[in-house]
Amino acid sequence: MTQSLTTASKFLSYILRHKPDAIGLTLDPEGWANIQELIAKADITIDLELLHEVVNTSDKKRFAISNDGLYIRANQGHSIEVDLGLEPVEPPEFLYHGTADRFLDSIKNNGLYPQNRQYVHLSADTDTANKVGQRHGKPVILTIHALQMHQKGHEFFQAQNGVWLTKSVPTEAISGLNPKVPYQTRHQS
Ligand code: HQG
Repeated sequence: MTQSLTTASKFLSYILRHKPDAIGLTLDPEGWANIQELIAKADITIDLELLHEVVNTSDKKRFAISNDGLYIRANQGHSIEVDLGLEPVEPPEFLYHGTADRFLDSIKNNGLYPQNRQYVHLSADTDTANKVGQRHGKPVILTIHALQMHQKGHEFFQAQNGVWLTKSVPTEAISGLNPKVPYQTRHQS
């Protein structure tokens, strides 16, 4: 990704997920922003062409444009309250969450919480979880017993870009909280 694409993508993530009021923008209840208004108010150089390029080249399909082409929103990752209109769906048996080892003690005690976001983010594959974990430090991949949670009444949603979302994950539904001590270490006296 070129520098301007990365800058524009980060700008859109920040405005559409976290702080539309930083540029005096208001999102509708479903998280949509008027594209012309966003471009007019943006405090970076961005035009319609660049905006479309960011949307089309986003590796994680972070953004969606409305069918009429007038509005844009983030597909997931919001800290502000938006209603993405997602219907609960049955998850696969296992989903994965990437985190950093320094969070493990707290996760052991409390389970997973969304922190600043609306949902805990989960992925269907471990590669994605690993990349997400690396953003925070030494990555650890947790396995979430998603289907069992679902059977116990937890709701799961899948964002338009495939990311799985749920409100919280109790400790007992998480495997991998006690990464095995390496063989070498175990046999040291
Ligand atoms: C951790 C990115 C201590 C949690 C990614 C995570 C994702 C706890 C951090 C999306 C905890 C929150 C979201 C507890 C959870 N005690 N730590 N009880 N419960 N945590 O960034 O999942 O590239 O808000 O493990 O790809 O890392 O921006 O969430 O490490 O899809 O498009 O608290 O953001 O997408 O961190 O990432 P985040 P996340 P983009």
